Amino acid sequence: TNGTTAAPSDDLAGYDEEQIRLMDEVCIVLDQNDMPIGSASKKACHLMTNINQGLLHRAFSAFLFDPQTKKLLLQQRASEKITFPDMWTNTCCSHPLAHPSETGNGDLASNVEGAKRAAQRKLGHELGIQASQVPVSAFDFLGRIHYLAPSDGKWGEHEIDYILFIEADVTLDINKNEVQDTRWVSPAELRQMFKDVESQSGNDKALKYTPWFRLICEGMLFDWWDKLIQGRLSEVAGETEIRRM
Ligand code: DMA
Ligand code: MN
Repeated sequence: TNGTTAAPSDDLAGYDEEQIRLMDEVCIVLDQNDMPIGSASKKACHLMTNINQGLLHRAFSAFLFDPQTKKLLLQQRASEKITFPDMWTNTCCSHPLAHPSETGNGDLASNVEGAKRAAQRKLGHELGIQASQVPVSAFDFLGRIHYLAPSDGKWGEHEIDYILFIEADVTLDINKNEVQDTRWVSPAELRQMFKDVESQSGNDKALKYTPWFRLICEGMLFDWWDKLIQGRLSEVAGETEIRRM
């Protein structure tokens, strides 16, 4: 029998060094209405033991589209990721940090500005996209979802997630510690990818998708994408109500 009590640091034993280091980032802790009530490490925010006690933090999900083809850039998360490794997902996700430039001052417009700055920062970190190719002013804020999703028992997500769209011509320089593959897809191709998964359930090799990407796809993505293709995104952008999913 094991008579010792695990020290908190044991939670990260065996993971990739760089991903362990990133667990020291400081996330914005929220109440149910997206009001900041404090801050906590990325590690603390993603432990299911804390999530099960209600710990909630702010995140963003960026969806980047090619301006000519209107295809969406997907990424497959690296095997090194501590949460949701190897899964396919939207272009880039992460967390606005508990820092004045990314937290905002409590009103939605300034929170959104902070989320856009965080998105620009992480498009650079994960995909090597230059900030000048994704100016903060080029992002559209669609709305927010509140969701909870376990990853593997120990780790999970519980977030209010700001959904951002951007059309941009980009040059990729992939950070392999974050991303193992990318793919540009049309709406029909993405629908087919999901159909393929359903028909292959039970097959270990079937593509796996992150829970938040699935929720956004099942909810609003295809309607919003259609509006983007029609040049009418402003008709659906800027939702103020938080969608509980
Ligand atoms: C966290 O994404 C944000 C969402 C919306 C799930 P992530 O796990 O990719 O964050 P990071 O890139 O900071 O590890
Ligand atoms: Mn998170």
